[in-house]
Amino acid sequence: MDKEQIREFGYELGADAMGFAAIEDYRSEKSPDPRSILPNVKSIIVLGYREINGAVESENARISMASRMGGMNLSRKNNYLMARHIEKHFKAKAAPVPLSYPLDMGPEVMGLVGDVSIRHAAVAAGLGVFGRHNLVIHPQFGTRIIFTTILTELPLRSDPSVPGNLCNQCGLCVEACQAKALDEEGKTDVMKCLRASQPYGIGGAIRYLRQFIGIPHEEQKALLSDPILLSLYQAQFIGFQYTCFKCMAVCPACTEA
Ligand code: B12
Ligand code: SF4
Ligand code: SF4
Repeated sequence: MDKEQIREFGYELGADAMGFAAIEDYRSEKSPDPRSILPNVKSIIVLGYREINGAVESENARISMASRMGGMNLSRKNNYLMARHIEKHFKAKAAPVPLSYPLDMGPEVMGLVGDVSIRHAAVAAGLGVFGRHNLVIHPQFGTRIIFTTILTELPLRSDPSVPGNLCNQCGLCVEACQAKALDEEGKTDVMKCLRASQPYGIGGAIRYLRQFIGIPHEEQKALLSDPILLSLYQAQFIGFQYTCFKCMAVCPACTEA
């Protein structure tokens, strides 16, 4: 009953997929214990937002990213509204967990481990299964879906898992990854992916600064009009940005028009 009311509210807000996982069914070895976020957490609510096909497939990654930013804005607001809804109507505490940032940038994880592993939460909430690209494939939207979660003290039963395997092992994701980050099955080489897909993130800034320091003054002046600096500048007000969406775009599994 509670689940159906919450599901309806989520769809009204604009989510494309909704699922629930009892906290015992969420297992992600490398992620923090969810009780460190919400001590009496009983369940996880997962909301999914489909990517825009024309944007994710575009060779112009600025368009793919602009569309992602729309999804991120919508999901951020909805996560907050959903948490308010749970607290107001069900008198149970709720903690909204972001789509990505902010992340723990401490030395042990350096922004590579989220407070909740949203992929593992989505799988536990019956919203999909892992594919060869280590992303979650949804039965209707394929890989073209992003998720957010809300931890809550409200006890909710897990939705049924997606049966079977949605990945047909075609290998298109592995071939399309120019960074070769997916060569080893069951593991994404995060540093290779990061370098290729976020060239204007902190790694890019450090590479630029390293190049800048220690070169003669005249060369430094030339580096000030380097397009990389302009892109790093742009990243400061856009926020983090991906320049690669290939593993999402090429996956043929369950892709709806
Ligand atoms: C940090 C991060 C990254 C880092 C590191 C990724 C990584 N491997 O952990 C980098 C920058 C490389 C990255 C890249 C991308 N990311 Co990212 N990322 C995250 C973030 C913020 C945290 C991930 C995390 O906690 N990882 C650490 C832990 C969980 O990983 P782990 O325990 O080692 O688990 C791994 C393995 O155990 C394996 N695994 C576990 N069980 C099983 C079972 C099977 C059968 C298989 C095959 C594998 C497998 O899968 C995990 C991933 O390698 C999440 C959001 C979130 N809070 O969860 C988004 C998230 C995972 N990213 C996402 C996306 C879409 C991307 C990109 C496509 C970039 C883009 N353009 O959007 C690429 C895809 C890279 C890829 N193919 O793996 C989506 C995935 C959506 C989906 N449909 O699955 C998420 C969930 C964001 C969101 N809120 O929707 N990401
Ligand atoms: S986002 Fe790009 S670089 Fe990263 S794994 Fe996917 S295809 Fe490879
Ligand atoms: S592109 Fe092919 S191999 Fe890769 S996840 Fe999708 S279906 Fe599986």
